[in-house]
Amino acid sequence: GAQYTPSVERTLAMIKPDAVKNGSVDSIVEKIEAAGFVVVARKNQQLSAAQAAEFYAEHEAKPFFGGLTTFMTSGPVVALLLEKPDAIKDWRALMGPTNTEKARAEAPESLRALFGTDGTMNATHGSDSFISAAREAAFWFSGDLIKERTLAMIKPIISETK
Ligand code: RTP
Ligand code: MG
Repeated sequence: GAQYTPSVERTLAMIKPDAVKNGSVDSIVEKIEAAGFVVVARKNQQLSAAQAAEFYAEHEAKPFFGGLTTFMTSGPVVALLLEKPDAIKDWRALMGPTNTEKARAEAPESLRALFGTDGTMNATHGSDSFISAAREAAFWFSGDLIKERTLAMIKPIISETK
């Protein structure tokens, strides 16, 4: 019969400033690896206002944009390039709902339930689509082989959906 062959995929994760400040980075990375993700690349950096605005450009017109960029520039973040079959969907599931209170109610084992603070400060970020994953991976890890390899893995999927 037909057999499902998982395709290895990459997604871009960030550990946000609230979780970095309260010392949760190692616990979060342990849970990421225990869930079967491989950390392909890792970078520790504080975003400038311009960088945060560029990263979250899709939210420019939203009422929470100012609070989001203030939060995301309030301290260093840890960017992670994660690899796993179905990485994009599975990383979103491991993070849980956007709002920490909702995550605690609906997905108590999720990372946002365990490490998040509130509706804005929610411990982690994850790409929400193939196109976002390609853009966000290039934002953090451009100029090296990782970018080329990530784009090469994502490109065929994008052309298929066009
Ligand atoms: P992310 O992009 O960070 O992975 O989060 P997400 O997809 O679950 O949620 P999204 O709608 O893309 O929102 C991006 C981030 O903006 C902050 N936010 N604050 N106070 C609010 O109402 C509000 N809504 C969103 C959160 O930090 C959210 O993760
Ligand atoms: Mg999002």
